[in-house]
Amino acid sequence: MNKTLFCWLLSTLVIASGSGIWSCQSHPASEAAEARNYPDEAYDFLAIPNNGNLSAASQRALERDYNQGPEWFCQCETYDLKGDFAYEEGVTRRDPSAVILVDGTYYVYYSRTTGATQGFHTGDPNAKVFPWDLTEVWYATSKDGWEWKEQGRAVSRGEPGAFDDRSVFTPEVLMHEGKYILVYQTVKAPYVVRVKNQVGMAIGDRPEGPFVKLAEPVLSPANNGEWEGDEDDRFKVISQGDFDSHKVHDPTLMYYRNKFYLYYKGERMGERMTFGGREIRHGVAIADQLEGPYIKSPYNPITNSGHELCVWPFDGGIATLVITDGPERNTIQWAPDGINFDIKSHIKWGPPAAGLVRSLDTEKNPVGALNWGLTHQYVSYDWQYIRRFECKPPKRPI
Ligand code: AAL
Repeated sequence: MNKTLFCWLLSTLVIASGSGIWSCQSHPASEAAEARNYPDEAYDFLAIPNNGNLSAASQRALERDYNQGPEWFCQCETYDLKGDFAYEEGVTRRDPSAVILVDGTYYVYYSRTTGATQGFHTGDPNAKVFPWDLTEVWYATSKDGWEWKEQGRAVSRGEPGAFDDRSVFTPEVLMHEGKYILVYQTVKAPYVVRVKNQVGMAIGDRPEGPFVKLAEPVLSPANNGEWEGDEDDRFKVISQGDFDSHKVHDPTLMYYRNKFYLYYKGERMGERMTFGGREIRHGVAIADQLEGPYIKSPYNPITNSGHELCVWPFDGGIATLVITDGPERNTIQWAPDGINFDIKSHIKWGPPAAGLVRSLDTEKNPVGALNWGLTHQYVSYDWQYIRRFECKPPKRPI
């Protein structure tokens, strides 16, 4: 019997008998290490003396397997692109989808808009409230991944009154059985601070479209938070509700284990700041059929950090890049079942809104999927443009 269990049993007996003569206190760190019985190699790798004394940091290193190898670690750099993805004053192109390779041509989908952002509460219902307000989904092509040609609109905003009449943005693409499936964020006018954001889907037979929209959103926020008062303030709530009670964002569709896994970012009503920054988490909704219904996993949320979604298949499971917000930001995680993610590496920085190149070999090594892809960069709050990233194995310092 290990000491922790022994002490727990003993304290139960002591409480039950009403006497407290025997003390079972010891250093908690040493106790935890003892309970797990770590191999000598782990102590050696981590430079921790195996002498019964453990600092809190050494305890964490042992508990969290900080001796695991560097194969999940990588370093990412970004580069300017040529053609229509070179920075263009007055046009915002952002949130690139995955890149798909069809008959020797790369395709990418993204949010495109013009006009500066004026912000909320201007009194003008047509004023652009965010850089991603009044956007539509466009697509571009490239032969080499460096020089891109903008081709045109892939998904327009809906007719007035439709759930997507104000903005359609932040698309992702999945190629499946000869279909090209776009999922994207939607907002219905008026675009106020408290507006709920949903996810729409459009399906085409060719990468150029036409894309036919589903009549209803495929995913909506949880309906269980309660705003406080009528002021358009997202921080004033009576109750917050689930992790995704305000917005479902960054939809990313994967075909996995014969089902459709729709990964997404949840934003919560009354969002708080935590010790890792903004309260942002990811979830997944799963469907048997492409068109849905998408049922949110009972295990949601499936991360406690992150921002834009970036997921890829690896070794029978799903890997994900977790960046920007939360205590586990700047980590790469992997779930053997697509749901239960563990940290596999801590990286210095990861590209925002990363669009992965789906034709890359993701099985060769854990981070092969990040070899290159597209990201976006802010020039200012008004203007963003699409760039290339490359993540490579670490270089040793001199
Ligand atoms: C992002 C994404 C979503 C947000 C905004 C546009 O990069 O998380 O798409 O709504 O910012």
